[in-house]
Amino acid sequence: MSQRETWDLFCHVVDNYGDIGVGWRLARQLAHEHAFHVRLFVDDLNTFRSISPQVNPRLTQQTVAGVEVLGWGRQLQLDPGDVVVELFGCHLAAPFVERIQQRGAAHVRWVNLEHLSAEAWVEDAHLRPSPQPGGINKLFFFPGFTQATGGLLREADLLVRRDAWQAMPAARRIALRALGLPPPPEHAVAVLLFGYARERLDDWLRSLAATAQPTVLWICPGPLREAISAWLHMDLLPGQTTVRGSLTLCALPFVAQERFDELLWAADLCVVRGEDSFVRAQWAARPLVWHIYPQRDDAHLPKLQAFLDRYLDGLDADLADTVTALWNAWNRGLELDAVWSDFIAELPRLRRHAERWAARLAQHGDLATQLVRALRDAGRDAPPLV
Ligand code: TRH
Repeated sequence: MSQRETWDLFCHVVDNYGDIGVGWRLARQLAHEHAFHVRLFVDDLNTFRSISPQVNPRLTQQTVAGVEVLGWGRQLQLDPGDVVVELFGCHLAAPFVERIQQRGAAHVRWVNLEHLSAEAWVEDAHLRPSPQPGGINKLFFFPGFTQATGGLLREADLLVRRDAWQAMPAARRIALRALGLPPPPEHAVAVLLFGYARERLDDWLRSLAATAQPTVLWICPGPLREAISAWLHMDLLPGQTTVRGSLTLCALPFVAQERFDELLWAADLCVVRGEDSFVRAQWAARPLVWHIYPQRDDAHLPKLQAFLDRYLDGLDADLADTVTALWNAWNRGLELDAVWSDFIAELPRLRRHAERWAARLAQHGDLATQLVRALRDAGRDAPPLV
């Protein structure tokens, strides 16, 4: 009788929700679509609970949606599974590493899943092994946007579900009502807002309120909402809506990760951030603004440009300029009014572009399947991949 493979995923939550967001998505996909026994070790179950309310932070061992969820310390008591995946270079406990080494390359495959980047060097680094003490290799696996990378997380039924949802006339109204929010005003541009703190929001909000074009902002919890509350001189609570001229401001609750896609699917424009929401907005096939995770010495700006180079490749120059101007202004904390209205004026063309981009990305294999294939191809005692 064949035994299910056990996959151990390790997630250290550095900050926010992206680390566990990616870990949880990958864990579920490996369990549901590849039928592995998945053990997800997490060092911050409270943050985990924000995106998956079924998680009980007091339990160091529990099964949620077919995935075994374990506290970080449980690695001290357990033997490694058939595959060990470190997310984003997190550090495993020394005794667990020793046990990986004792079991050896014939019994454990070891992977480091890296951050997403559109930079060219990623293709070269993808699937490179890193020799570890004890003669075992750790494989470097890089997500990415091209055939020569590990691809992007995408559940097998995601695009079918998206299309079915978007084809349902009442879907948006129902989703909003479930969150306690009214339907958007007629002809309003609906913007899903999930970004980091930035300067110069006040003039932008003032101009949205003053312009003829109605806008509704669906504002996720976080620093942007705090800044908007300060501008409003009121605490905007989840489910609450307030109007300033042409601008309707709605405060969203933090929703379970399974529901987050619907917010993106419902919007005309998605302002997203980090890694996971950025990828999901691309699968939503909606115009987007990427608020990239800010790094010291502006190390994030070349990464932003690397993505723009790919995303805008082949697009009409005027449209490419419009996107570049808004993304740069958003990320550099510059004035938004003019670049925002130029972008909004082009939403129909940008939507067609977003649909083409999502379709193009979908031609590549999804990340989970590519990871499974890379390990299968590598074999248990195969020589290092280069
Ligand atoms: O939260 P993020 O900023 O996360 C990260 C982290 O900062 C991380 O350390 C860094 O490495 C990475 O960015 C680049 O953004 P991200 O990646 O978009 O993750 C957000 C997750 O939260 C995503 O899985 C969607 C989920 N989410 C919900 O489930 N419900 C919600 O209501 C919202 C707003 C988000």
